[in-house]
Amino acid sequence: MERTFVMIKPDGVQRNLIGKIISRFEDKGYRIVAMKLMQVTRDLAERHYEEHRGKPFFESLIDYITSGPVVVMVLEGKDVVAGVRKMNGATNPAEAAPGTIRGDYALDIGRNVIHGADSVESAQREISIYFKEEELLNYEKVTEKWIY
Ligand code: 3AN
Repeated sequence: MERTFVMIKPDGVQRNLIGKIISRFEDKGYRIVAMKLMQVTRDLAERHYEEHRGKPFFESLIDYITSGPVVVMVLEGKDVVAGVRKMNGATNPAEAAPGTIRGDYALDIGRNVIHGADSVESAQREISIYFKEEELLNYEKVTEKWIY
């Protein structure tokens, strides 16, 4: 089963959106296989966003991601990488459709509430940055026989 990496960014935590966002993913049918509240260090943030190093928004992106606690999670499910990207909406909330997380809860690209990995490869890389193997749980949910 495919896995993705998701982060509720510091603005999402401060704005009391943790529960609402997790509910969307649970309602969709994705299984949470790991989750924690944590403070991202600058070193960790720079590793996560290394592809953006040198871009004009890099420093402000690192400041933003390290500005307060985040919730990181690993979700599992059929085509979960693309599914979560669709549920998150466009990177720029101004272009995110209503009904998406960014479309419903964000206005500014520098405060866009949520991150989801953009490919299966990125998901594996990001999961290994934020989680140890033993933090990823294997378990069954009885509801899944009604989802698949
Ligand atoms: P996504 O998170 O949708 O995959 P990326 O990977 O292109 O988007 O960008 C990572 C993060 O960098 C975004 N979530 C956003 O917070 C920030 N970002 C991207 N582009 C800009 C920009 N032009 N100005 C400010 N921040 C940006």
